[in-house]
Amino acid sequence: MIRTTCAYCGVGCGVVATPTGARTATIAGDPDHPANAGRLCSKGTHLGETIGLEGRLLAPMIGARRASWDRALDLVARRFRETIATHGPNSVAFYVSGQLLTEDYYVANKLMKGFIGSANIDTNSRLCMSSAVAGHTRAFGEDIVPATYADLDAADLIVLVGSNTAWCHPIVWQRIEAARAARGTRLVVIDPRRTETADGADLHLAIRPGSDVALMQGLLAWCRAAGVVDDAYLARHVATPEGFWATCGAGSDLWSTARACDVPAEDLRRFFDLFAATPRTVTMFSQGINQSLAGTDQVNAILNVHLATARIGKPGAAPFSITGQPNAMGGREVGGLASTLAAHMDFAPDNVARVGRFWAAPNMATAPGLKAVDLFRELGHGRIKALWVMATNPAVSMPDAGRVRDGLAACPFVVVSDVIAATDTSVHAHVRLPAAAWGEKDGTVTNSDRTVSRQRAFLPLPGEAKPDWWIVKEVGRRMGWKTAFAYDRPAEIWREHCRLSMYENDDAGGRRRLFALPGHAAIGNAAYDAMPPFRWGGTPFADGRYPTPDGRARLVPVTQKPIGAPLADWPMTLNTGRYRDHWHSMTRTGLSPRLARHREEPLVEVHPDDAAALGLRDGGLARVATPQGDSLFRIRLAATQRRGELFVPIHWTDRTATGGRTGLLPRPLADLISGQPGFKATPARITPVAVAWRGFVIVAGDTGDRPDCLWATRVAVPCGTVWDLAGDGDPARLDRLLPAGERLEAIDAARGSRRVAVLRQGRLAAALFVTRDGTLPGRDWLVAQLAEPVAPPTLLAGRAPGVQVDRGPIVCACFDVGLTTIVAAIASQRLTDVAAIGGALKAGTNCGSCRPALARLLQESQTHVA
Ligand SMILES: Nc1nc2c(c(=O)[nH]1)N[C@H]1C(S)=C(S)[C@@H](COP(=O)(O)OP(=O)(O)OC[C@H]3O[C@@H](n4cnc5c(=O)[nH]c(N)nc54)[C@H](O)[C@@H]3O)O[C@H]1N2
Ligand SMILES: Nc1nc2c(c(=O)[nH]1)N[C@H]1C(S)=C(S)[C@@H](COP(=O)(O)OP(=O)(O)OC[C@H]3O[C@@H](n4cnc5c(=O)[nH]c(N)nc54)[C@H](O)[C@@H]3O)O[C@H]1N2
Ligand code: SF4
Ligand SMILES: [Mo]
Repeated sequence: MIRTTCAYCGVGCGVVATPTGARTATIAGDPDHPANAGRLCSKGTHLGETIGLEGRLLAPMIGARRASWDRALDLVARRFRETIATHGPNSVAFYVSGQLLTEDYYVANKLMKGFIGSANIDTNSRLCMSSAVAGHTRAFGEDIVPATYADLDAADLIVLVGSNTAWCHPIVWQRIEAARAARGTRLVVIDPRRTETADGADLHLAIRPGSDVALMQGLLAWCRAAGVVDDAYLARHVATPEGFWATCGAGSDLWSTARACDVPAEDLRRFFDLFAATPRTVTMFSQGINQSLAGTDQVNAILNVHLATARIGKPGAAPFSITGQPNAMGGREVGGLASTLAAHMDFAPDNVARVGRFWAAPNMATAPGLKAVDLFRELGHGRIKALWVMATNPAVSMPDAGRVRDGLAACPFVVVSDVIAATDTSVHAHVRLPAAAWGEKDGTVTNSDRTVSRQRAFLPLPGEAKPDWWIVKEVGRRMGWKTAFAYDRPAEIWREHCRLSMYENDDAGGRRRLFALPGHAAIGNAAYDAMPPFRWGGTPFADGRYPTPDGRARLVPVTQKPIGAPLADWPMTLNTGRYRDHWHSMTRTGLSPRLARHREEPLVEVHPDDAAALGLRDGGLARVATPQGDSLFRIRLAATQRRGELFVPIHWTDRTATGGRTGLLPRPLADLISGQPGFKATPARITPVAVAWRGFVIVAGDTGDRPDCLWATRVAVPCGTVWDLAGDGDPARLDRLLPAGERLEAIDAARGSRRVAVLRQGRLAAALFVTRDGTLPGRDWLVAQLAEPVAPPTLLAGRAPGVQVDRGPIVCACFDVGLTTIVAAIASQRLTDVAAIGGALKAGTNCGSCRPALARLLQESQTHVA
């Protein structure tokens, strides 16, 4: 039994892993971990399904050839050295990730900024929370998240802004639900979409995208008029720039704000009144705020309200930037962004000198490096000549990803460290380095509320995989810096990181860095191994002191950017984000049959009235286009969308689909202060795409190659793979997808349907069902036949004799309960609450991630009955 931390989101739940075989383990929540007290969401619960070796990169590769570690590392070190010698240190770059451990991250940052002598190391956290970093720094003087999860327990009002918490931070969501049940905490959700997070809220404001500054300025003006601005606190603890209050003067009255945000004035008044009346308020925000061309101003608009009302540094009162990746916070602590240095220092000359002294660095970078969007632009222009990508998939996740791919393809030397052999990024790599995966690696992560936890290995390193810190330090040593990179274990790196956090960090000059890890610099190896979770920083700002030169926070004047009318050629606004059971580019969650089935295909959600006007049919295909590129999606009519707005997921890649390539669509534009791209609002258009036939193929095992047709999306199922298919032209060429074996075939020319099954030794090996206009059977029964020792005679009927109900999309991933089953049970057994559904079907009784969906189904069935 080994205690570790979940591989996925920034909630940072503790996990207890018990190995049960060579590559298997049972996974449970750690009851003693402060982040989750034993609970896990659907993704955490099913981590055990993702630790096999399917798709893993198990040896260093130079081009398509296997190489020894020595050869691969020597090549990387030599090419980097040569590139630097010829073109200077700024011709090389690292692009790293909030999915690295703190120790990995520390070494990569040290190598680039202290030894190579460039700050061209940026991270996918640039796409994730750099606006929060910039906003915190402007307001507080240091990037400090003042809140903790305990504040959620103590709050009387929780405001979620641009956060789909029920899907993206499910255990925090369960904590919010518990507070609502226990003490009647009110919940307001501000999101253009009616998400499952918004469904059960006391109030949902479906604001116009990008109008958050107007909303917060209106709120601040309202608070001022209501007398809840704390003038004494402002006088003592906050610097208010001249003219600040004018920025929320005219134009910030209730009516103007309601117009700017396009919400009913009476709803807005309810929110404002509730906020003004509730001192214990937490405002939690994530990508709806950060991923905007005005992200930093949006963050400061929120911080302004909390500073002005003195709702900070007190229990249950704080602004709360919740982080996405498991170690987004650790990355901030080691300075993994191109714009920060290390240990919460910046590039001010005294900081550069200090870190340089500490590292005994021969080549300290003296200025910030390229931020992700600029970095990949420079790559495209040929000015970055050697790039090392670690633990991220920029060919999928960067905006304008088509251009990013071109840049990767043209770059003279690309190194990719990943756990997976083929990703959309690594197909462009000259050298691929096999990294240790979750469950195999050791180190620390910091979650959203500053809690540092250990990730521990409970599986052996497979093949030749090595931890990321080891790979980086080996390259550092081979580049000539032997003593600076003489680490033998993560504990040594941790100690150095803790020493740096304390280095010359005292009240000299009245200014101290709040990020500090006292008491850890001398931690022994055994104590490091046994280290329980701990939070650094206590309750920041409880004493009203801020880490600025004068000890005061700053109100930052912000104004709402004009939101232009839709463009004639691009009349829609494209919003992008996440699904409940998938993680980013699906390299892990895509392996789990249970997680795969919540949302099987990349959908474009569109309001029914827009769909009617544009000729879009539910379940049909559509092309979503922007000036950057286009991709196909399956249409889902959704009254939860505002008119004029589309929503698509970020999870599908070249490995998993022909469509759903969301990264191709957003503009390569970023917030001018933080450099964070505006992923949530891209001018777009949508057009229906006709298909001549649709169908699916089921294959035992992994099919490897993607079928070559207009629409193909991969779904992991037990014992095999399903591809959903649609296309034009002759479906007969799909036969290539079928393995050799005994063939059964049924052709119905009238309905344009073709059904083929392939048997091997009496077992089902594959099935292909295609129809031009008729119906297709559900797939559940056919998929189940993959596991049967003898294929039944009714294979080509697609079902057992008698009635067969398909479960539909899986709502409860833990007990595999489908939508169709739930809707039928609600009607036939007159179920009226989520607990009753649990009693009847078990759905929602384990991890709880589907409870918001069950509530929505109940609500829909009631409206249906009414
Ligand atoms: N299931 C799952 N969970 C995850 C992840 C995952 O891939 N899958 N990824 C993790 C990571 S790295 C991150 S960063 C987090 C992200 O977590 P979230 O930020 O909760 O997720 P998103 O879906 O990106 O976007 C949040 C919401 O912002 C809304 N929004 C869009 N535009 C606006 C606007 O102008 N104003 C406001 N107020 N809202 C707007 C969107 O409609 C969306 O519902 O999730 C983490 N957790
Ligand atoms: N349109 C749009 N784009 C977005 C967003 C959006 O909302 N909309 N959100 C953005 C955000 S917030 C984020 S965080 C990014 C996420 O985007 P990415 O970081 O590109 O997504 P992942 O799929 O998590 O990529 C992680 C990679 O690291 C590998 N990996 C996993 N563990 C390890 C390890 O221990 N070591 C190494 N070396 N490799 C490992 C995985 O196999 C995978 O290939 O996407 C961003 N892009
Ligand atoms: S909320 Fe879910 S995905 Fe996030 S850390 Fe906890 S178990 Fe993992
Ligand atoms: Mo993120």
